[in-house]
Amino acid sequence: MNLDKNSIDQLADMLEKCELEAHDTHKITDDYPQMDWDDAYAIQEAIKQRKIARGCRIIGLKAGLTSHAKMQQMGVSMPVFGFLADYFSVPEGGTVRMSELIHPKVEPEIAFVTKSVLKGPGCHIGSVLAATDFIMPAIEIIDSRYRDFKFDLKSVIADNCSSSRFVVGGRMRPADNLDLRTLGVVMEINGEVVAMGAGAAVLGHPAAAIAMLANLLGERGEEIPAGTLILSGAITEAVMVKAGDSVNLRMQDMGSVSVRFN
Ligand code: 0L1
Ligand code: MG
Repeated sequence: MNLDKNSIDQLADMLEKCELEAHDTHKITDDYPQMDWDDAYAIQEAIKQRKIARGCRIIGLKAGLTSHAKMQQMGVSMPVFGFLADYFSVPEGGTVRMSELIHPKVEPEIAFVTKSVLKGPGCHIGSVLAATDFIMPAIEIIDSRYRDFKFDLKSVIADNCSSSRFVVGGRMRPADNLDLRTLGVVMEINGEVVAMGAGAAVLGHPAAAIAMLANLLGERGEEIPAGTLILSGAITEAVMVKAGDSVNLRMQDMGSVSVRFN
């Protein structure tokens, strides 16, 4: 690590204020070019601990930048991982207040819920499917705290991978009798199709993103507990939304999930 605890705490404080007060900033590596990967995850962890100290529950995890479409869109080359706090969860069919966010975008994702512990190293698609209780359709609402979504990988990790809200719904399905690679998704805004794709867009198989996450946590001696909700990453590019928009995601054999913005 290259940053001292004081700098990590200050950056966590600044980024979390941006999130909570809905204002943007420039990417933090502009001021701290020496930041390394451990520093980036340490800042994210400090943000998580601040939320826990205020009484928030951490209810899940997410993988981000898992599809070639997203990596290309953002000009980066590897996935990133973050956490989900309780207040990120929006009820199915619910409303997201634009005034609480900076410049939200929506992403179609497959959510996994685990039934047993997943611990790396050595996790693979098979171990993830064996540990999965069920999957369901999810819309992730991302909201980078960086101006115009301009960042590098370390800055985005520190910013909890742009996490802000998510909604899950539709039909829960066991993962073992579905081919997640060919599972089709269609996302509409105000009734118009804005994105479509299939599960294989996420690292060839969405469970591969969960395996990578378990292996990364394993390197730090951490595990994914049973009962964890995990967003496995966007199947398509993220799409910008505005007040008044209504977003609907249809997922093959799993019904649909929707959310509105006001
Ligand atoms: O969930 C995601 O793929 C977001 C990762 C962070 C990058 C971004 O804001 O698009
Ligand atoms: Mg995402």
